[in-house]
Amino acid sequence: MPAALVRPVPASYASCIRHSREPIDLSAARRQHAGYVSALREAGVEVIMLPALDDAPDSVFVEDPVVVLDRHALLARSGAASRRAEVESIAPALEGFELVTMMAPATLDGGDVLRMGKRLFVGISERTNRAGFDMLAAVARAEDLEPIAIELVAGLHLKSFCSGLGDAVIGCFDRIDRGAFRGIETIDAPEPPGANLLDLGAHVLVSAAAPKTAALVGARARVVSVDEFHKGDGALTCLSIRLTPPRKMAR
Ligand code: CIR
Repeated sequence: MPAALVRPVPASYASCIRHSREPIDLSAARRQHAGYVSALREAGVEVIMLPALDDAPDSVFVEDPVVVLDRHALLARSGAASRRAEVESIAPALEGFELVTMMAPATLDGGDVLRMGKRLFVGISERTNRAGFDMLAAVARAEDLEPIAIELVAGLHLKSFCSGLGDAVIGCFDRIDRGAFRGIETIDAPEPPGANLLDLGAHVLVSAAAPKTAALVGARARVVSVDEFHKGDGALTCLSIRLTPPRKMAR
C-alpha cells in the first residue's frame, strides 16, 4: 500500500507566508484538511500523521521540507528562513531512507520538484537556488534519475503551475516553459487551480476551485475543497509527502 506523510494544521496557520488578503478560517482549514486526509485514504493511501508544529505556521505544507526519492530522502533547506525548523521532526519518520542533509548556501523547497518516471524536474525559483538544484541533482543521479532544471519567471513553486497526470504533465504553460517537458505529453489546465492536482492512481484529487479540470480528468477525479490552503499559497500536492513504492520506511 502506498503511504504518505501528512502534518496537522497548526494553531498559527493564519500567520503563514501568503499573498492573499482573504482571512483564513482555522476551523474551516482543519475541516478541509480532514477531508483531504479522507480522500487520501479512500484512494488506498496509508496516511502517517506527523506531529503538529503549532508554532510553525506553514508546517501543514509538509511537501516542502523534504524530497523523497526511491532510496534517499533529501532534508531540504527552505528558501524561506522561517520554515527551516520544520525539517527536524520529519527525519524520524524516514528511518528506512538514506538521509542527505542540505547545507547553506543551497536552498530548495519540495514544491519545486516534480518527478515524472525517471526524470526529476526542479524549479529554480524564489525558494530553490542553483546550489539546491545541484545538491538534489547529485542525489538523483545516484538513483539513475535525470535532474532537469526549469527557471521560473514568477510565482512560488514549479508545482504551483504544473503536476503529473498519469504519464502527462498538466499545467499553466503561459507561466512555465512547455518545452522543458520534451518527450512528455502536456495538457493545458483549464483553470489555474487545476494545475496542481494529485494523481494517486485509483483517484485523482482535484481542487473544488477547478471544476473544469475535474471534468477533464473524468471518472478518476475526486473533488476536494482546499480553498483555505489556496489562501496560504498552497494546493493539493503540498499537503502530503508521497513515499514512492516500494515503501522503504521503518516505523
Ligand atoms: C509558503 O509560502 O511556504 C506556504 N505558505 C505555501 C507553501 C506551498 N507549498 C507547496 O505548494 N508545495
